[in-house]
Amino acid sequence: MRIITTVLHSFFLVSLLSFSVAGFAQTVEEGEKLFNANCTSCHAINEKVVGPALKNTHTKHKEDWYIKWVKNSQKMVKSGDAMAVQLYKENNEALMTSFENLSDVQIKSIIAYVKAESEKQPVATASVAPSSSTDSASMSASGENPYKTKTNWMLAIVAVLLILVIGQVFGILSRIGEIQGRPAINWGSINGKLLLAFLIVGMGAAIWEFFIHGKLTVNAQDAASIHGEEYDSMFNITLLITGIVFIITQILLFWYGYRYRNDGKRKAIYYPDNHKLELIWTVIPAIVLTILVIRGLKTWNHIMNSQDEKAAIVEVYGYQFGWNARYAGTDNKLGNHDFRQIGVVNALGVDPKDPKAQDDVIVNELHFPVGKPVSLKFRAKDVIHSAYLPHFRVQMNVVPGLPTQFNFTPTITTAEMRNKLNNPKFDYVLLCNKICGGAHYRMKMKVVVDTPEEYAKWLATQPTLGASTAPATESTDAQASINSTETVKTIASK
Ligand code: HEC
Ligand SMILES: [Cu+2]
Repeated sequence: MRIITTVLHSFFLVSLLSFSVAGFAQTVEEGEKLFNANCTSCHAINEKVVGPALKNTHTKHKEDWYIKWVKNSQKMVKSGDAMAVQLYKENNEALMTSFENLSDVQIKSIIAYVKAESEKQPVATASVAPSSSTDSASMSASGENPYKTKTNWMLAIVAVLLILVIGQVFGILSRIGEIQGRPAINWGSINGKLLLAFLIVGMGAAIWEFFIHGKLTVNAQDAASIHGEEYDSMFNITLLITGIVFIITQILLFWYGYRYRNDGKRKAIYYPDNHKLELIWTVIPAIVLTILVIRGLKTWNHIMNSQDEKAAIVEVYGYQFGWNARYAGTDNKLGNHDFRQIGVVNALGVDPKDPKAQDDVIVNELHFPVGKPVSLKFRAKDVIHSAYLPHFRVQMNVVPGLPTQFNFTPTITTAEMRNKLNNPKFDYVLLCNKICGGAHYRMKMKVVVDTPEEYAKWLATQPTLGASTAPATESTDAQASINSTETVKTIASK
């Protein structure tokens, strides 16, 4: 009885708490959602995670500054904003993700949420106080719900008791069996029936997953690259053969377990070996596997050795937690890099004096021209990442100090794919496929496949490194020169 009252009591308190939270202005709620979706990977209100604790940052910074910072803190650091540079230095030059996609209003909601959370203690007491329960007062004072931890302990105790009770029941049953002179439960028979149930449920679930959820995967869509078609055909043939074998062997395995279950009378026959049978089940899989492996090796060699002299060279640079890309420019040669050069302005550590670097272009969005080969060169700043472009069937480890690459040719433009999928919001993506740290899942970059004309146009509007670094030393406002296409043109014409 006491247990039930305590459960009810904690339910009551939890719902009370949610009501008092619902009393806040709507922007706080919105802000909480946005904060949870975008910021919790690196921030908490009261403690340092990847970034600093955000408690009272709403009073520390002006609203405009806050908005600008969240939208693009790296830009602010580069432009030399004193506060931004100081924060960046204080946090070991860790980069915060840019949130250009958040609107001013959305960021204001986040600020409202940070404010509400920072002022939480007094607010919580005030809104819960009318219930005038001593429990709720102590609860908000400690900042934690003691009933929640109590409930967890209770659940653990109930689980232990349940296990003890089940053990007791079986103990009694086996005693009864001993007294009666035959087992009270025929475990052999129960296991046999369970095997059949497992076959039906498991096979049904596997088939359901394959046909229903399988459709949702990127692999169910046509590959958007030349080698991707070859890869898909290899994958599908392997899947078909292993799939058929899977279904036959699983049915045999579980059906026999059920059909010949122990009914208390049956005796196993002694059947030591059968050479003919063993020959069959060794030779056939050996032949099939050899065919699959040879096919796989051929496909692998074909994909990995496809070098094209004319391929556009693009460097993909992974860091915790994001990507940059560098285009080799008109000379199609990347400028040298050196990790010692990595700093506030030079995030990729490109050697600014290298002539090959002058026409390089650093971007936060990958563009490829359709039908033209590209050669991706991968580089990592900190830990091992894995560059994954699922629609193109491209994946390669990105390892600090170890250059890797992948050559491929995209075949479907973003616009064509949007039509094909009937999804006007579709975008190709570059993801990280290696669990590389707390905010690993945020490592995502937009990828656009353009027509060659669109691509040339886009590339021409991107400032080159020579344009963005050289004048920066003369002018005090580096950011202005980075954004100014005017400067790019004058440099380009020199
Ligand atoms: C990838 C990790 C990451 C994510 C995601 C992130 N931040 Fe940050 N944030 C940082 C780091 C690191 C710093 C410290 C400054 C620096 O090194 O750039 C920081 C600093 C800040 C600061 C300044 C703190 C101070 O002490 O003045 C604010 C404000 C801030 N972030 C807000 C946000 C908001 C709002 C979001 C979500 C929209 C967010 N951040 C998402 C990593 C992140
Ligand atoms: Cu990663």
